[in-house]
Order: sequence, then structure tokens, then C-alpha cells
Amino acid sequence: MKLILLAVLLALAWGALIPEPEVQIEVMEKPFICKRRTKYGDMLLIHFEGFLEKNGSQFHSTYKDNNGQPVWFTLGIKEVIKGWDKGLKDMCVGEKRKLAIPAALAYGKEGKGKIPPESNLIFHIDLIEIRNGPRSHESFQEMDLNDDWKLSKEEVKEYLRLEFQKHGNQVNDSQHDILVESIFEKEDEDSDGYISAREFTYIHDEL
Ligand SMILES: [Ca+2]
Ligand SMILES: [Ca+2]
Repeated sequence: MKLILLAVLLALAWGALIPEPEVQIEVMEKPFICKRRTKYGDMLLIHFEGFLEKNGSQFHSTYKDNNGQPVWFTLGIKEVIKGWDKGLKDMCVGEKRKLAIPAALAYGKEGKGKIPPESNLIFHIDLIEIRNGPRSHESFQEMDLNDDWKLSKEEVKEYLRLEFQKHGNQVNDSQHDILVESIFEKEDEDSDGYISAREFTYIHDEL
């Protein structure tokens, strides 16, 4: 009896000792003025460099590999690795962060491309711009041009076009198509070609 109790106590203690995988965030640079902080659903434009923790080798750099172009992604919808979703919240434009991401929150057991299985990763992230993601309630109403409570691809595309225009950016048609397709891939869960209000406001897995 005592032994069992001891085993249970040990198991509890052990469980408490095993840390949940977490992202370590180090703020390297912070702008003096910060009008807005990133939140889930926002679209972020970032430059990044990614390194393997074990030997420091770089596996990707947007400064070099992407024709020097920063990349857009939407925060908090698992478009990217979990470590980014967790590590890039509450960030200001112009802020630079270093993220140390355990493999479990990156590419895990599988690895990907130049990233071997079970790799912990280090990222240097530079936030260039934040835009409203197409996920807020206001966005939905704004996007649903014919008020039928569902969004067609055309409606989403038109919304993105106006959003980008508003911010003085020229984005060509094919880029919009790619963006729209990737949005529908994630949001149109029943694949009927429309994003319903329910699909739109559905909260994706907690992070
Ligand atoms: Ca509609
Ligand atoms: Ca649908």
C-alpha cells in the first residue's frame, strides 16, 4: 500500500517536473513608438532567419533566400509552426525578437527539408508590418458584400484587394489568388466553396 502511494506521489512529482515545451522569447530591439501590437488573426509581414539550435547552421533567411522579400503570414491560425504563433504575439512593428523553439512546437519528429527530425530551432524575426487579418466580425460584415452570411472567393478577394490598396500596396492578381486559395483551404471546412459565418468565427485550436 505504502509502495503504491509512493509510486503515485513520485508520478505526480515527476509530471510536475517535466516542463511543457515553451517558446523562449528574447526581445532584441523594441521601437520607441508602438501603436499596435500583434494579436491572433492579424497578418504579419516579417523578415526571418532560421537556425538549427544544435550547430547554429542557418536553414533559411528571407534576406537571402526569398529574393530579399519579407513574407506574410496570419498569426494564430497554425498557418506556420506553433512556435511562431506562440512567440510572435504582442509584437510591435519594428521590433526584433529571437525565438528559441523546441522541436515539438516546430517540425517535430518529421523534420522538414533542411531541418532534421527533432530539431530545436532558433529564429531571428523582424516585424515589418501588421494588417487586419480577414477574421474579425467587422471584417466579415465588410466582406459579405451581398449580405448572404457567407463569403465567396470573389468577396474575399475583393476585400483583400481593398485592404492592400488602403495601405498603399500594389499586389498583383495572382498573389491575391494564392492568398485567397490558402485562406479557403483553412477556413472552408466543409469545402462548399464558401466561408460561412460559423466557419469564419470558429476559434481554431487554442495554442
Ligand atoms: Ca456573401
Ligand atoms: Ca464552407
